[in-house]
Amino acid sequence: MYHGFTVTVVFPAYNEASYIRKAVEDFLASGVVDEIVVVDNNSQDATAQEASRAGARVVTETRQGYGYALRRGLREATGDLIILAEPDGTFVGKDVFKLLAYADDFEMVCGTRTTPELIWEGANMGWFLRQGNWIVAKLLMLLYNTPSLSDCGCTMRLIHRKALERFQTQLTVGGSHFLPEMVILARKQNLRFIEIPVSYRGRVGESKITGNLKGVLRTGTRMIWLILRRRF
Ligand SMILES: Nc1nc2c(ncn2[C@@H]2O[C@H](COP(=O)(O)OP(=O)(O)OP(=O)(O)O)[C@@H](O)[C@H]2O)c(=O)[nH]1
Ligand SMILES: [Mg+2]
Repeated sequence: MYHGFTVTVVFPAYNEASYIRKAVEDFLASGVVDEIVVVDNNSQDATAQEASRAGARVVTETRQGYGYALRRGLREATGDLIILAEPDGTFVGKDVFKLLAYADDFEMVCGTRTTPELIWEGANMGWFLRQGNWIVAKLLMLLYNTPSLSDCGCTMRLIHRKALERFQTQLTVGGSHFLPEMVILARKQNLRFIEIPVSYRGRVGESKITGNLKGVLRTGTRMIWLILRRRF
């Protein structure tokens, strides 16, 4: 509970057994999180068992994909404030306070991982990935006249449930390019939103999206295509 609002954290999870228990504990340790929803996306390892052992509510999403997992989590979350994050060690539980600090004044608070001072050693945010995230974010800014953005792919973000409900049914993306669609729809609804820096660390366990150049290029291309297609 934070300032009278209940808080839900959503973790999309595909084979994240190696860290998910720690992630759930880390976010619960903030003391303000009322509920953690882990969306198990057909994991073949012990992700679901580990997550529920740590105190999370586990739901199973059978449609495979990052976007499908997050959309399911957004539907399942019962909190007034919903925080999206990842259970792979890249995001830090105490950063919920950074998002919450802005939640009084903004309906959506997006994290950015491209602030050099907050990219920890070992994080998967080298020069190419950082510039790519930044450039696609600038494209979003330019074509949709959004507030300042410097990262198009940061899962960690907060949204007020009431604000989400204004566009939730219009979310369509099931794949790794889900996040820009959320920003575009939020902008079209004139949501008040802001982007703030969050810590970004090295992940535990195997990377599924941006761990190799092919994955980066595939996700980047899909994002750019979505941004252009929705605009013109
Ligand atoms: N790629 C992918 N990720 C999924 C899926 N379902 C759930 N996820 C989760 O979505 C999050 C993002 O995937 P990651 O592999 O961490 O990709 P990333 O964050 O771009 O890059 P790294 O953290 O550096 O590996 C993780 O928490 C995954 O477990 C899916 O079908 N595909
Ligand atoms: Mg990750």
